[in-house]
Amino acid sequence: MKNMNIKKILVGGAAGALMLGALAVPALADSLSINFESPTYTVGNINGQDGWTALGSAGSGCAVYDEGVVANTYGYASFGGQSFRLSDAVTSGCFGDQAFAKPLVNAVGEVDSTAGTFSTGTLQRHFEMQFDIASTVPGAQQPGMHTSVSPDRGDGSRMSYLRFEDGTAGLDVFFDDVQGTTNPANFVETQVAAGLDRTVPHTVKLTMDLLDGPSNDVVKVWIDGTLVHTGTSWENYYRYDPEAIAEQSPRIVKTVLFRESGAANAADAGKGFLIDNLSTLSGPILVGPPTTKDQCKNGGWKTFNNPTFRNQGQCVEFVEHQKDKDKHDSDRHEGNNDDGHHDDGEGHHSSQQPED
Ligand SMILES: [Ca+2]
Ligand SMILES: [Ca+2]
Repeated sequence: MKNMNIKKILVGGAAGALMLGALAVPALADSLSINFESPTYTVGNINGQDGWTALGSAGSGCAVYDEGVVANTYGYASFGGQSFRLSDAVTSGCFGDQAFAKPLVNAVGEVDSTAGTFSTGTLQRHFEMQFDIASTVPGAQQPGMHTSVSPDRGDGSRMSYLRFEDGTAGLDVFFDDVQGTTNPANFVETQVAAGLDRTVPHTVKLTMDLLDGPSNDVVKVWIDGTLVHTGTSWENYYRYDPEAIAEQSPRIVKTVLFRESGAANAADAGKGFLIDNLSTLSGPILVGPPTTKDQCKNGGWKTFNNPTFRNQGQCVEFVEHQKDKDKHDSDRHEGNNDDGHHDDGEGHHSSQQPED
């Protein structure tokens, strides 16, 4: 009888999550949650901790970057006792010696993706990364402070790109993708957030669907829960740009690269940005959620994995509940796709990868 009760509670919990529209993790998904807490992580260099590599800051790379696990003395409650900190006090043009998160076992890629020296596991088509970012100096701008964060296989083979800058009005976020099939590659930069409040952490999520064939990958960026941009990956850079001739193919993704390049700002030493509550996921491309009851009928409910349903009735119930919810949220708009603020040309239609 005890087991029966437990089962009931679990079923109730799953149904509850479904009603709230929470994302169900699809079968076969591989995921990691990294909060930099003790005892898994200790304060100091992150190289070698829990599968991370950061050869430069460990002293065996191009430069000794200013990064590592720090005690949370910054007052961000959601960051717990420890976070990962990095600054642009030291930068370089190198890749493989910068900070790479603990990798997923099952990489994400398409039929043409190459793994280099890395293991692929069970190749998946959908990647997600999410993390919180905050300033170590919430009360003031750190002029010039910047870092880039990229889905990567582990050696600087970036398949997408976000850059965070400490701007005059708060944190600015930029996204770069490769559009078209030109040679050299057409890197296009889009500002996806401007002037984010420097006194609170911000949650950043990026998803990638890597579809077989060129010019079709789908990359989406969310800031604080709002979808701010939909673009594509860097697959066509690796497919068509002679700079990638040694390995002319898109790359698998299984980790996150935190990189400091471009102009160094010595004043940011010991400061910069904090990263926390990092999660990564690889799995099947998400199907759903259903938006009409008809999509649930004639076995349609079985085709969804975001979320999954046990039967048609549960699928229909979900659609009805979502409609009520959408009515409630109808004031909210889609987000800021404006790239008009960033007009200095840096990264726009560049033939090279972004410098910082
Ligand atoms: Ca933490
Ligand atoms: Ca593709």
